[in-house]
Amino acid sequence: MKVYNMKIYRFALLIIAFYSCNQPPVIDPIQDSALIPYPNQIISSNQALKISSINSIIGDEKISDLLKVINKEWGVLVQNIDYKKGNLSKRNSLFLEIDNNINVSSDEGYDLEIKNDRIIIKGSTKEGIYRGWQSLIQIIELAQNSDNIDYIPTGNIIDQPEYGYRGTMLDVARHFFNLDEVKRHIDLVSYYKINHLHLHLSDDQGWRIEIKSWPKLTEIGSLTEVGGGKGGFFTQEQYKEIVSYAASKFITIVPEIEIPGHINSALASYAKLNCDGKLRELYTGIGVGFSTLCNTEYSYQFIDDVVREISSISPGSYFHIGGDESYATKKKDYIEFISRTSEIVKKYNKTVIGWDDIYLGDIPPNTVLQFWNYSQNEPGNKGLDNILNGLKKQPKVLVSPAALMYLDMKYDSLTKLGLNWAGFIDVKKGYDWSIEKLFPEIPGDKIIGVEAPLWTETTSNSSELEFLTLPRLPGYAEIGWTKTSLRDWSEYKYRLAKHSLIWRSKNINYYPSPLIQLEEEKSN
Ligand code: TNX
Repeated sequence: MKVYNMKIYRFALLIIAFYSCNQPPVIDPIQDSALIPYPNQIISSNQALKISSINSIIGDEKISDLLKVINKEWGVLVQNIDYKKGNLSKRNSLFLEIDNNINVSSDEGYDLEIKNDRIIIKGSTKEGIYRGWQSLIQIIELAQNSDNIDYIPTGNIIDQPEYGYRGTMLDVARHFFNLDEVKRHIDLVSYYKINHLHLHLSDDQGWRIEIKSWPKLTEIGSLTEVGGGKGGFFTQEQYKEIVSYAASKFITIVPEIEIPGHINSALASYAKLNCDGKLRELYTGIGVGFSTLCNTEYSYQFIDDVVREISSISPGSYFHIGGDESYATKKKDYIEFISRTSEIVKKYNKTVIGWDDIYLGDIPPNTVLQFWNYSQNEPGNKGLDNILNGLKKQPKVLVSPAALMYLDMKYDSLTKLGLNWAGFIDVKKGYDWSIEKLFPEIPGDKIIGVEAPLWTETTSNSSELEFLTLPRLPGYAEIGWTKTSLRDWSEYKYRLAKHSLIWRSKNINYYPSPLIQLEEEKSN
């Protein structure tokens, strides 16, 4: 009898052990996952999905390219791709579907449902599905840095962005960054659903894109950079590769060529662009406002060729013409440059974007004024005045106030990289404001979105770019995506802290802000 009891006892223990091994652990609900940008609607169903149980990705032939991109981004986890219309009852699969009936109004909107044995992402466009995928991969990677690395919470996220333009700018002119460095940067910013990358392709220190009809721009104008390094440029083929790599992540490249100032690299390449007909020396300092094109037909031919060639390899709708700090140009010449260049851009079917200074020109309706000129160190707000003065010309507005959004501003007085002409920007200051409250004078329906520029006078490699970009960029991405009513610094800082573990695991550099050290201390 005793032996018999022992046997039952052992058997029961075995069953309990077996059963509890197969029980999913209790994990934090999906609302508590540290998604950035935070979604607009999350409903928890309080279970867990074992991520390694997902063994196929299923979607229609029409989205086969997207399935490949997603499978690649997922890495080794999923081997099977099945090109057929999803049978949503199949277990252990990630389903991707175009569905026009989901409850969103933006092309980027999505419906992500995580069940305990499958995942379904729906969007009314491929872009929407991709945004849903980006939320899923964050949930998975956040879990990989938690106590239960193979489980994610179940629930439903229905989400869409507040603004259609959520951008960042990379200055490849002050220092040149090559194809691989730009792709690495695209990976980083894409993680936060950034959808426009503005490339500052020319400045006093360097001309960075091949123009076939003006070959000396790169033969001469690209040869150096700030500090005297060797500079560089993109061939048109390389530029096309950047455009298509970005497009695979639903990021549009916005090319910028600066006129009529910030143009010394061209003035050093073609003598006739100068009023005195003399070539300028290449420039490797960081001063601004000393160079200008001469207001002649030769210069307009130059501008026309450059805009034509770049437009033909830029599928996005915007062309950025610079226009800032043209202190060496006479006002009447400046106005003519902006007005005629705007016409040229229109002729090549693009919409003009320019720094807020261009409000002075004869700009067509819907021209985008990029509000930048706002410094904590100066009284007033010149950029805002420029925007308000320009409003009668029916522009749109892209919000990039330097004192709040410039990624090249130092975090504090101890930061080695970066500048401080607009003030210091720590992580809280970068996040804890809203467009509506701070700039109520700008009509909301004029605002297309936000962009955080990264000027590179002081940065020359990926690690340095990353140091200035993280941890601030996720905050700008959230300002662009998430409704102000759902944003709160005291809660955001905990989410952000968890992302530092992801950056660390991917060898991405970042500034270890005292505001986000919590998670690292916990994991050490
Ligand atoms: C101002 S922002 C500039 C750039 C500099 C930047 C440095 C703008 C339109 N002009 O030329 O690189 O400050 O922060």
